[in-house]
This record gives sequence, structure tokens and C-alpha cells, in this order.
Amino acid sequence: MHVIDSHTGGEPTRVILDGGPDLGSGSLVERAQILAAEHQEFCNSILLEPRGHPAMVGALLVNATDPESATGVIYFDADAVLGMCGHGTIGLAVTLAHLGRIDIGTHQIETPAGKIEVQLLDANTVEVTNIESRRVREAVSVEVSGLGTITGDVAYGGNWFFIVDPSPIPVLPTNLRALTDATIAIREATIKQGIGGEEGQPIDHVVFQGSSTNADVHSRNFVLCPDNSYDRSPCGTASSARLACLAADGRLLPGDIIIQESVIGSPYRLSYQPGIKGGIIPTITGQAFVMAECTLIFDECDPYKNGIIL
Ligand code: PYC
Repeated sequence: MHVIDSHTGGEPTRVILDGGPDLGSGSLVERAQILAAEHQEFCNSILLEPRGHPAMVGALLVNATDPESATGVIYFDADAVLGMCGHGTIGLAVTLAHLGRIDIGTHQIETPAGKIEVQLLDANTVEVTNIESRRVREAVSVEVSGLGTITGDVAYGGNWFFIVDPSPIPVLPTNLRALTDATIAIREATIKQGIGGEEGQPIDHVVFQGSSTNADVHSRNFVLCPDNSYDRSPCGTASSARLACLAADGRLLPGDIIIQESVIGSPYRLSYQPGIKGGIIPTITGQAFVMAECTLIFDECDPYKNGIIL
């Protein structure tokens, strides 16, 4: 199985070029459902230690339904198949350019969350125009054991987010353990207390918004992913959901540009335009770098060929 590894602002993406499971020829949503229901072993084997590592996101290339699209892709982390992935899309575009499959310019990519547009600005810089994103619930209170009442917004940016602003814990690399424990507890509480999307979709990511010491940076975030790792990048879908909240609050105007940085300090440039369904169309610009091209080997005698599962 051939893969290419890249990172976007420190967050890794493993693009699977061949050798993945046959998911049929249905819609991207149907194929993502088959991946989630029938191929957990495949996802584990790609991302779990010792072959993978925490925070890595897989990007399985699949045939697009529209000949105008550069490719279809289904993203997954070690715990869940994702609707969309912003850092993964920046990594994917840079990987496709590295392979000579796309040139500088604008390209369409299909994801389970919908068709998105990427603009390859140079070999490493990509602007992603995401699917329409929206805030669905404002200032929802959740009772969290050990933390008390935590209030946040529920928003969609291709995945489901609970966004807490301001963060109850300073968003600093020295607080990674405390940030991780608190956001896991909040996600569990939202699920237990039935707080989620309009149709009961569970919260899969929790975001803490903090401030930056850099005056050019609007805010710094900590994003908990479904597999309980934190996003080293500012998370493209979290940034989209966050933009929807800022727009809904009148704190950011269409076309205004802000810099959002991650807990490790890696930046995305963000802006939005109004959507057609009452939400916003986010634009996320970031950089990715290819790190490795390799062939994954699955030795039948290897007791950990499908990853370490504890
Ligand atoms: O960038 O959207 C993103 C993302 C989702 C999970 C990890 N990164």
C-alpha cells in the first residue's frame, strides 16, 4: 500500500494512494458509511502505533462522482470517519501537486460533507473554500464533572463542534494534559446530556478558544479530535465552525481576514462570505509539507500488523 505523509501546521496526514478497501461506487456519504462500518481494522492498521501515531489523519483517495473533481477523499482518524478535514485537505492538495496530479490553480475535491474547492497558491500554500458552515445553538450550558457548568456554542464546519470561548484553561503547550482531560470530559458530558446537532448528531470535537501573545493573531485554539488527540494545526473544520460563530455574533464581517493559531502556534488565515442557507462559506489558508513517500508492509506474522489496540 503506497502512502504519502505530510503535515499541515504540524498536524500529520497520510494519503493512501492505493491498496485501500473496495467501498463500491455509491455517494461519498455511502462509501464513508461502509468504511466506518466494515473496515475499522484497515483504519487502525494505517493510523495506530507502531505504523502510525497519535494525531495522524488518514486520507483515502476514492473515485470522484463528478468528472470535474480532481479526486474524492474520505478522511478518518484512529476513532472515526470524518465528514471533512481542513488540514487534511491542505495536505492532500500539496501531496497531489507533489505527485504532479494538480497544478497551481483551483480544483474541486469531493468529501462526504460535500464538494469543496482548493486553490493551490504555490507548492506548499493552499486556500480551502469549505462547505457552508453554521452555528446551530448558542451559549448552551453543560454540567461537567470536575469542571462545573461549562457554556459553549454548537457549530458545524464539516464535523460537529462544541466551542468554549473563553477557554477555562490557558491555551498553552504546557497545559496539554489539562486541556485534553477537560475537553474529553466536556465531549462526554455533551453526549450524555444529548447536546449536539439539529438532528441529534453527536459532538465529535471540542474547541477551547484562548488569546495569543502575538498582536497580529486574533486567537489561539485547542481542538480535541475524536481519537482524543489534539490538533497540532488550528483545525480547518473547527476554524470554519468558529467563523460561523463569529459571524453570527457580528464579531467578524464578510471578507475580513483574521489569523487563528493552534496551541503549538501554527497559523491559518481565515475569512468568510455569506452562504445561501443562512450560514457562511469559510476560506482557510495554510501550508503543508510532504515528509515521506512509503510502502506500508502488512506482515501476516506481525502480531501488531493492525496496530496496538489496548
Ligand atoms: O483540520 O478539519 C481539520 C481536522 C479535523 C480533524 C483533524 N483535523
